[in-house]
Amino acid sequence: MLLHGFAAPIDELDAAVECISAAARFRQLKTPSGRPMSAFMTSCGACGWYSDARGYRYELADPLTGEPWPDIPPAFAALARAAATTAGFDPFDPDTCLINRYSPTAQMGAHRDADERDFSQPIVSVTLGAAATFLWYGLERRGSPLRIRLFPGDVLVWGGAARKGYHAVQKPEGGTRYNLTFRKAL
Ligand SMILES: O=C(O)CCC(=O)C(=O)O
Ligand SMILES: [Mn+2]
Repeated sequence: MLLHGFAAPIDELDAAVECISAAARFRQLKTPSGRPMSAFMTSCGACGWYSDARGYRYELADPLTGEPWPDIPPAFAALARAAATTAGFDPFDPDTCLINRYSPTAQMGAHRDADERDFSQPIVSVTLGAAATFLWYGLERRGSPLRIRLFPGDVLVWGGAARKGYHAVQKPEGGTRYNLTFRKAL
C-alpha cells in the first residue's frame, strides 16, 4: 500500500537521520561475493542489517565500532506503527530500521527482504530527500514490474502474502535519496 505524503513533518525525520549517522556512520557494504553495494547504509534499533563475505545477516552491534546501534527515535517508531496500522498490519513492532542513502548514481537491484525471522510482520519503507522509481515484481523476479514513483514523505508498506515480494529501486531523480526500511528482524 502506498501512503502518499504520510511521513510528516519530514524535517524531524531528516534531523534524526543526521543524528543516527553521526553515531553509526553510513558505510558501503559489500555483497557476500565482494561487490560493493551502491547505496550507503546504516541502521538503528536492536540490530542492524549487514553484509560482507560472511553473508547477509543482522548484527546486534555496529561492526565498525563494536557499539550497539543507536535507538530507533520515537518519531520513527510512531511513524512506522501508524503506517502499518493504516495498511492493515496491527500491531507492528519493528526492532530495526535500515537507512539507505542513494547518491544520484546509486540504485538497488531486484531482491526480497528475507533475512528476518518473522515474516508475519510487514515492511514499512519511507522515502526522504530525492524522489525515485520503485519497481515491484511480486513473488517472482521476472516479467515487467509495477513502477511506483516515490516522493519524499511517501510511505510504502508491504506484508502478508506480499511480504516476500521482489522489488528494486532506480537511481534518485536529481539529488540524494534516503530510505528508512522498518522491519521486525529478530
Ligand atoms: O530504497 C528503497 O525504497 C527500498 C530499499 C530496500 O528495498 C531495502 O533496503 O531492502
Ligand atoms: Mn528491500
